[in-house]
Amino acid sequence: MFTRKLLTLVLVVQPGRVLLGMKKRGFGAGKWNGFGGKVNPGESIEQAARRELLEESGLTTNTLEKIGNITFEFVGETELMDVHIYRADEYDGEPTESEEMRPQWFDIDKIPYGKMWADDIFWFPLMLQKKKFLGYFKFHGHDVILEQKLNEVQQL
Ligand code: 6U4
Ligand code: NA
Ligand code: NA
Repeated sequence: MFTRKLLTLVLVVQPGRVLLGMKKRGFGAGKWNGFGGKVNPGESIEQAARRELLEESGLTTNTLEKIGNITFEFVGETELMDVHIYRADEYDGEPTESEEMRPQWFDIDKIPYGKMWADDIFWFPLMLQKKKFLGYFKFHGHDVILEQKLNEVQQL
């Protein structure tokens, strides 16, 4: 049977550009991604999103908007990843490299999809247009998508 693990992912967006971090270690190392991680016991999902954003990028935000929820399945694993995705349009602080992530701004027309998780190219355009979405992606290894569902929704 499947169990689920709660994770967060935050995209900091400014007019014309998005902040991504190069994951330096652990799950997804070598890929550019938003900032996030596991939800700790006793913590709300949004609290976890803020904590991981601060730990990994040095930034805080007042405007965290729920934008998507994607379930990831990895063939051979019984634990599904339930990733709650947020968009932040304002932030405080300066992007700062951490042990886990190296932040860098990317122009919206130069997002490095080739060096990101393979699902990102499908839902980033929705996220950038502030459209909300629900998704499911089944991976073989970390690079091949075997099945996918992605639907825009009015509310999460
Ligand atoms: P520890 O071990 O505590 O440092 P933690 O930082 O809590 O780990 P981590 O880095 O393993 O968690 O979290 C994984 C991050 O990768 C989360 O933000 C979710 C994100 N993620 C996982 N699969 C993804 C995928 N297919 N596409 C994507 N982000 C994904 O865009
Ligand atoms: Na993390
Ligand atoms: Na963590």
